[in-house]
Amino acid sequence: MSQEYSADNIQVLEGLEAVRKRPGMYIGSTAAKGLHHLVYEIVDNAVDEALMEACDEIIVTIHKDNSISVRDNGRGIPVGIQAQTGLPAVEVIFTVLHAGGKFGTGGYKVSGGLHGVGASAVNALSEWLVVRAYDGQKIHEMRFERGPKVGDLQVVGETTETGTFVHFKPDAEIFEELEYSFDTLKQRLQETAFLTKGLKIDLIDERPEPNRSRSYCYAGGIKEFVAHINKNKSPLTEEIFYCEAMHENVMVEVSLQHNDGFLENTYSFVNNINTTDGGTHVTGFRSALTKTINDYARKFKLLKDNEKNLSSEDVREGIAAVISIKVQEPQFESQTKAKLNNSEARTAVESTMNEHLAYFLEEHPAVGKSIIDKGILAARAREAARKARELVQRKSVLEGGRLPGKLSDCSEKDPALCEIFLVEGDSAGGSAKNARLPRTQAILPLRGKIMNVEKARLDKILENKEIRAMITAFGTGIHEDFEIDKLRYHKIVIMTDADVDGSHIRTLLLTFMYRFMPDLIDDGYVYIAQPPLYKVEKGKNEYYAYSDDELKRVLDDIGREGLKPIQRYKGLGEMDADQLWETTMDPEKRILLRVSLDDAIAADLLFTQLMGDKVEPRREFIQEFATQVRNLDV
Ligand code: 28G
Repeated sequence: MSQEYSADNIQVLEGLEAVRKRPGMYIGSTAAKGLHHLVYEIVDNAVDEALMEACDEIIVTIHKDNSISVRDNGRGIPVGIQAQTGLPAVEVIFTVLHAGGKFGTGGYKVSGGLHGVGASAVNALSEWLVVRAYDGQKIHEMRFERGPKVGDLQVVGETTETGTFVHFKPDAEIFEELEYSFDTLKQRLQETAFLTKGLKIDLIDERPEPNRSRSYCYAGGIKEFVAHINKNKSPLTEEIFYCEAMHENVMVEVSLQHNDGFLENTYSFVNNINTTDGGTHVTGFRSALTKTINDYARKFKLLKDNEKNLSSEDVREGIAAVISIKVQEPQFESQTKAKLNNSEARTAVESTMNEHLAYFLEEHPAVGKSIIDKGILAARAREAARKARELVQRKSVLEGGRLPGKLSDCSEKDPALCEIFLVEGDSAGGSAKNARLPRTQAILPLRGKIMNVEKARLDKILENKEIRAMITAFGTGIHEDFEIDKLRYHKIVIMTDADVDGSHIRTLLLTFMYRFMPDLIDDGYVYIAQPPLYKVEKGKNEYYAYSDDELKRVLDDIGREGLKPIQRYKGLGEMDADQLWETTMDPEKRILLRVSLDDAIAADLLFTQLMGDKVEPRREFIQEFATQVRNLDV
């Protein structure tokens, strides 16, 4: 190797045993999340090849045994002997853990998942792993088991192709969960394809008969990403803004389009890592957006002289935007890489946007006008919402911060021990009230329909009684005023009927929380109760079944003779207090699903599809709903 070892590229070399001993430290978790993370680590290496413009196709296959293979058509992972180690480069890449340092010097390692530990960590956590390098002449192969190689690098065939193939089976000794989710991989790979213009990514699932597959390739890159985000919404105009520029070693891409909704959907990425808490690049984006739009409005007299400038919030109402930058040495505020700190990123995005957006607006005056008209309405609504919020606050001061009348509160004061059940309907609310543990369980019955927050601005939403009752009961405030520390219950349990109406109400509640109190979901405070679907009685014994499969199992277990008629519960209201307690509320026996929506983009699409104006997508959705709900994991 011609490269020198400088202070810059000092790498902490650790043995792979360290990874097996504490897998969580390296891949975050050994649950489903960590399992999927293995795929992203390998795919990221292939994406790096694509970013070097050395590769334009990646094929990911889920095999019948839940092993994963990834194939790229890049230059092929090097197999030559490394001077430093005397070992083939491919062996070093798969057996030496490069923790906490940069991976080599020269070109920068661009993509990287949350933990960015690379191929060696995947190898350490795999029961077996096979890597093949195609160098245009020969196929070289190397095999590993739980880290160490088994046998040496060998030639296993001839080829005219170049590229790399990696096949691995996650180790059952490490992972609690071994089954790959097609939907999870699909979403992430689609996102990766959006972020890498022109790269084709195929996903093949060989488990079902017939196999299923998806293929993603976007010539327009993040411009098509924005179109995708707005797919089920109504864009203000057809044109989508897109710009791309290199600014002092920072590669900047930004795309945006407004829709007629009220929510902001801005997604930001640094070196393909989703920065969910934003950072300097997002700050640069916001100031450029506000400045450019106000400048344009003044220049073309779309704002009157006596009117104030539009605020940053006003110009972001209903925006769908993607910011993707590549920097040499990203600095993140925290371990989780959620927030970018590099100051040069702000300047790069800001000046690139200032220039290109101003130009775009002059080219497309209709877009400029529609954004400004919308911004003016947003400013008015914001003023109205402020008044409404003040009114709600003043009221609660007048009422001495009184809790909603319908709430049966618990007596315990420590939020960590408290639960609140949001119960559909008064009759179920009554049973729940009789059934509960009054010390730790509070009941809030919700009457009638909850307002659909996708279709209204904050001022209207705050007029809704059911929503106001929830806000007061939770104690947190809402939106910008939200304070998680004031939460009065650490379990918010949605308890609705197991029918279409129940699932509609559940979705309305989740949409409300997701849009206005997202930390509740992020921090894992929201749960869904699981009432049983059936009761089977034989003699003095009672059995509850929570699904059709479980009913079958119960019947097979206990036999079908001497059964009383099987009771199918249509709603919570059909259960008496004792039954409701025993099956759904008793902390010792109940099943609760914790709501987790860690893919914000998928969640956003899901909620607009469900709650938006367009009827077609909603129909499609009804079929997908079941799986989505199962994705809300325990
Ligand atoms: C299929 C699954 C995952 C890969 C390559 C190609 C090269 C490479 C990979 O080099 C050593 C360190 C930094 C340059 C590079 C081939 C240059 C010339 C490569 C993959 C040398 C690693 N020829 N393709 N690694 N680098 N695909 N796919 O892992 O300085 S890894």
